Amino acid sequence: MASTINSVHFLTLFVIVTTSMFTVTMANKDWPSFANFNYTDWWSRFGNHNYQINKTQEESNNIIVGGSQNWHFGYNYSDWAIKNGPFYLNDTLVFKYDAPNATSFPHSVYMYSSWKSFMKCDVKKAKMIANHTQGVGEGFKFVLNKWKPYYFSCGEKNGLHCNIGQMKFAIMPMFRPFWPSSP
Ligand SMILES: *[C@@H]1O[C@H](CO)[C@@H](O)[C@H](O)[C@H]1NC(C)=O
Ligand SMILES: *[C@@H]1O[C@H](CO)[C@@H](O)[C@H](O)[C@H]1NC(C)=O
Ligand SMILES: *[C@@H]1O[C@H](CO)[C@@H](O)[C@H](O)[C@H]1NC(C)=O
Ligand SMILES: *[C@@H]1O[C@H](CO)[C@@H](O)[C@H](O)[C@H]1NC(C)=O
Ligand SMILES: *[C@@H]1O[C@H](CO)[C@@H](O)[C@H](O)[C@H]1NC(C)=O
Ligand SMILES: *[C@@H]1O[C@H](CO)[C@@H](O)[C@H](O)[C@H]1NC(C)=O
Ligand SMILES: [Cu+2]
Repeated sequence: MASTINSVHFLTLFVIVTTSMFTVTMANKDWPSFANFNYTDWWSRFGNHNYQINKTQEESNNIIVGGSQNWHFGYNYSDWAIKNGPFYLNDTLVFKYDAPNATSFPHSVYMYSSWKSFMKCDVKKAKMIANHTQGVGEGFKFVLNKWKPYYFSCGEKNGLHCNIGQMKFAIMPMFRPFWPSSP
């Protein structure tokens, strides 16, 4: 039963990610007309990570979660994930957040193994992958090295940062599209 639910959501997520990919593609104003279709140009529209065509580069992208917003209370990270996707296998997520001080609250990064506990922000069923201080400086790095859905949230205040604070998002990394050789 649980696995049925999970696979249904797995598919849903996949569709969302795929759809958003095409939304990004279609939203581009200068969508090429089919008469002078340029495949190189077309493929370059996948993702918006400014990939360089670099066959020797095995290392993957570092993606700062939230972009210039970093990892803080009250920013819509689900929205961020949709707008900045798709993400690819071996991409590295970087969570950046300051250490707590007298005037600021701590943050952390938790990972859920199930969609259900992620949806409920059931932090007790999640695993802490970064504590209060690991987001400092260069940030906490996490490599998306498996082809599976990933569910992240902040773990603070028993789910409050996850629920009300919107510090939660899901990602299904994709295989990199075939890349035609550069002209
Ligand atoms: C196709 O697009 C690429 C990248 O924008 C460009 O470098 C190339 O010259 C284009 N090829 C043709 C035939 O227009
Ligand atoms: C390709 O990647 C390699 C290894 O990271 C790097 O040394 C090289 O400068 C890159 N080339 C280009 C054109 O970006
Ligand atoms: C956050 O963004 C998602 C996806 O765009 C949207 O569905 C959701 O309503 C937003 N949440 C809030 C509280 O605005
Ligand atoms: C991801 O990185 C691992 C370890 O470097 C490598 O074995 C694997 O082939 C990579 N996967 C992809 C899809 O690039
Ligand atoms: C506490 O942290 C916040 C957020 O990182 C920062 O803006 C503020 O200057 C810090 N305050 C002190 C007293 O260090
Ligand atoms: C957080 O984790 C780092 C690295 O594992 C460790 O050095 C540090 O003591 C931890 N900090 C707290 C507050 O637990
Ligand atoms: Cu938080």
